[in-house]
Amino acid sequence: MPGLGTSFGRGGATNFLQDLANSDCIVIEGSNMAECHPVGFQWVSEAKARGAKVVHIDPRFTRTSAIADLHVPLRAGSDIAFLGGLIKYVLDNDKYFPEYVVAYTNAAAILREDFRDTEDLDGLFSGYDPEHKHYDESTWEYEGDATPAAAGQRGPDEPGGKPARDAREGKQAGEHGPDVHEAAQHEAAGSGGPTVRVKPKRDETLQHPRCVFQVLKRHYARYTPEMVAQICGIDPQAFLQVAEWITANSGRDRTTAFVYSVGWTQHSVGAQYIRTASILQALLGNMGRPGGGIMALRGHASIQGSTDIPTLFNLLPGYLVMPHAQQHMSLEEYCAQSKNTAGFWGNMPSYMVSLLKAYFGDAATPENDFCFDHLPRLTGDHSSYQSVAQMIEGNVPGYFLVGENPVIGHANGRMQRFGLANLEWLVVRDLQMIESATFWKDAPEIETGELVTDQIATEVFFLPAASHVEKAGTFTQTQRLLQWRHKAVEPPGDARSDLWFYFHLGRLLKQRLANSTDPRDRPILDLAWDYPTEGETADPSPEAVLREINGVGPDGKALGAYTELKDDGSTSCGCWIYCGVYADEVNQSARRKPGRDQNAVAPEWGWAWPANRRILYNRASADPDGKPWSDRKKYVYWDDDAGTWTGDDVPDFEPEKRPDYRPPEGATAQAAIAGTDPFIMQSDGKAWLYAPAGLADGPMPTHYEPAESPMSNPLYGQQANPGREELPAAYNRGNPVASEVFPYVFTTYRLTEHHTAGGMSRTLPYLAELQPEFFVEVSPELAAERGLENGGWATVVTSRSAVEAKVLVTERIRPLRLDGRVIHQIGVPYHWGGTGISTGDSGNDLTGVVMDPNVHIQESKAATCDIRPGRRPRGPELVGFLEEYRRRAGVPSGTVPVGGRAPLEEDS
Ligand SMILES: Nc1nc2c(c(=O)[nH]1)N[C@H]1C(S)=C(S)[C@@H](COP(=O)(O)OP(=O)(O)OC[C@H]3O[C@@H](n4cnc5c(=O)[nH]c(N)nc54)[C@H](O)[C@@H]3O)O[C@H]1N2
Ligand SMILES: Nc1nc2c(c(=O)[nH]1)N[C@H]1C(S)=C(S)[C@@H](COP(=O)(O)OP(=O)(O)OC[C@H]3O[C@@H](n4cnc5c(=O)[nH]c(N)nc54)[C@H](O)[C@@H]3O)O[C@H]1N2
Ligand SMILES: [Mo]
Repeated sequence: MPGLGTSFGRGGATNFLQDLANSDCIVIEGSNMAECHPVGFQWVSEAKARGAKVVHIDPRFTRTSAIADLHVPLRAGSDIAFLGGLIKYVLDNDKYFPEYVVAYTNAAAILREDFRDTEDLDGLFSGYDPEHKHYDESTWEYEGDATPAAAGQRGPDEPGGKPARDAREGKQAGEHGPDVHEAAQHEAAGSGGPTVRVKPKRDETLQHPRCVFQVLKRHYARYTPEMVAQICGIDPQAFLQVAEWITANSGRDRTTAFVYSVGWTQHSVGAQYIRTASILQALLGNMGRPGGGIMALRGHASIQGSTDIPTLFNLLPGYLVMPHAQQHMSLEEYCAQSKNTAGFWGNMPSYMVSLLKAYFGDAATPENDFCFDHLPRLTGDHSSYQSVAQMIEGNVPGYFLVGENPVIGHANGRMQRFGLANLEWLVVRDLQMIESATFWKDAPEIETGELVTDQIATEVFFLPAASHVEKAGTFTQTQRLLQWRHKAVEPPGDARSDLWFYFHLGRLLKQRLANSTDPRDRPILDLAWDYPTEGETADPSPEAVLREINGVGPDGKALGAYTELKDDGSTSCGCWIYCGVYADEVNQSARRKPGRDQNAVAPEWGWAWPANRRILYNRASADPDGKPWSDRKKYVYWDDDAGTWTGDDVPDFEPEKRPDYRPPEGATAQAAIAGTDPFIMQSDGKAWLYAPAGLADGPMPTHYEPAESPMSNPLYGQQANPGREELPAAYNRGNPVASEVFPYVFTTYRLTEHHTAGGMSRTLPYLAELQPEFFVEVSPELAAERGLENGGWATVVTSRSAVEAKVLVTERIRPLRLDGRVIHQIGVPYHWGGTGISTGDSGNDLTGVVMDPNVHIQESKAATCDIRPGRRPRGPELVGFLEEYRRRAGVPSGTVPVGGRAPLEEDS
């Protein structure tokens, strides 16, 4: 989550769910929290019972809206305009928290003279390279003296960083997407913000025309309530109501919280949505304080865990960047990133060496760089959608799908199926025989003739997986909390845990290669792979794995904290941010002390990273002198008599660093962070209102239209995010802007009764019965305009495909009036597919792949379509029907050769 990472230094939710009860105002925007996070929502209800205002900002009226004090229906894809308007309101009306802003944010930092804003360049920042569609960030930096950290920039943007630049410019053969630069960089701020190489000049009066505060004012000057209304399609009074509530409920004595989830992330400017909320919350002084913060609601049970110990191609555990082919030839070069860096990221070599010791054990020695050369190197963007495009071209032989059903769950289902049909082999481990395992016989493209079963060469291995109740282990949930699950029942038949699978796969590989002298087999042979196993099925012990993740010291005992890690090979640790979860040889994640037996923070329930802190940056809950901002919002503060920080939570600060500590000249790592700097993972210790580094698409969020939009951008000539990633190909056509053929906006979402791609809910009679059919939500006005009948059939069409669904006519979706015209939105749940008890067309056959350049997430929350009454054409007729639509809309042909092997095309 680089939106949060670049703003505050860590990519996780900043507060904990129970703390929402302490909020005086809660803004839920980009999330249907009551339906998708119902357990956490009890704390919103609790806050409301205590008198808090609750606002829900969402294109649709949902069960969350029903409980809110105010629901603001806005146009999908317009949140930056809305939030930018709030920033302007706060700045214009002096509603920010002045002491907090001056001391704890980078408002006072002065920018370089050659920086140009989107207001100057009609929607572009300075440094844009139109040919490669990316930014050179150098003009975004602060004005000031270069720090020695210039030699150790955490990323490829070095002055004289020749290798990186070569890699960026020379795209790999067959690679049409973003280059190594973007691929390697922008997710890396999960724990530790990007490094700035300049110590900024500051103007604490905030008057200097080039200080961040003034730059921000100018940047949002045109985001007036009227402009917001025109872009978002909302009532200006509703906007002003939200502005009044959040400002009245922020300051010394009160706090406001923001809550979002995938309604914000699945956009071509997704990271910047989160940045906008970050700026607002920093200006209002709501970060690091009880009842404040930004609650990033994460999805699946362990989605937070799967970025901490990542399933992402460009990260290693604990947000260490994956080494880069040209840049990181040696461990020394890799570690140079952190040299002379301020903040805890300055200790990165200890985290990396300890990780290598966990991976390679005794084989990792100082002489061989701790086996650093065994790690794979990044050569380009190997993210999910790029990989599928490569599969279609026949460049990827094999694929593992472990707990993922991409032909339904990922954007552009037809593209996904073409990808799977062009592999040599595919392993699917799942609880159910999902569509991604059976595509070769029942894909919709078999009916259209685009795929032919006999010609699909993919060999599919389906392996039954044990479910979460059939195995033990931890989940890391939305508030960074690791909670241990005990096994409830044995898995049935041949079903095994994923841990079992990977352990035995590795064991067998090691066995097969035992006599190999081929250097390329060394990494596998050198792996430390000695987990104790249990029971008849020889299941590896999940406690042993957790203990390895926690790390051990030279005495072989479990470490207590990441501050104990060393870069000399004497410690090992599988994920430095998780260090402490096995402190004192106790599985801390299994703690279950009831809330009533401890303080309100309940630190003895489970274990949260980092260091069991529940509110991040909590030093900011005290003023610069270390005193609580107010009695009502007292949390962590300096106890001068004891000479330590104290409070209900673990201080997110060095416990004995005095508020009046000032770093001596030349200090590095945490010693360079002053006693007044709460954002200890940032290289300047501040919350970033302006991000001088770390984001691919700009230092400040700017309203761009979604890639598919019914209108042109009212603010700038630049229509959509100039840095967005596209995959131009016949199977991934986009609808033109303001197209009369595709006049409606649609958004995709979840239903309480189903789960994601449906493998776990369409297969269950109880759930399938509650929501038995694929449907779409339309307003009565749109139903009248298009002749749609409640309960009847409709066909929804995009340049990718057409799907049929039952029509639900409802006032929950309102037509939006903006700039003298009416825009209709359509709601499309994405849970259906061809197998299971309840079947139907898949919403993701409609969505295309256009991505945010920071995180490669698809824009599945805002796109355009047509809708018409009746069922869709079947078989080959569907292909002709779509081709005719594309022809009318002026879109190039979308037909593909039988088998789906269409190449990527050069960017137009
Ligand atoms: N019952 C149930 N619970 C779930 C899941 C499930 O499938 N079923 N899935 C889990 C997972 S994996 C996740 S990631 C979470 C997701 O949790 P949510 O993000 O809450 O889920 P969604 O329904 O996808 O989308 C949230 C809301 O965003 C709105 N929205 C769409 N576009 C925009 C926009 O541009 N701006 C704004 N402000 N709002 C917009 C939609 O109308 C929708 O109400 O839920 C988790 N919980
Ligand atoms: N249009 C649109 N598309 C979306 C979204 C959206 O809002 N709109 N949301 C996106 C989001 S946030 C998400 S998270 C994805 C989800 O998309 P997917 O991850 O593709 O979908 P799921 O159905 O959650 O797939 C999980 C599979 O894992 C299996 N499973 C469960 N437990 C285990 C286990 O322990 N081991 C193994 N091996 N398998 C297991 C389940 O049976 C299920 O089939 O969809 C994304 N796609
Ligand atoms: Mo998700």
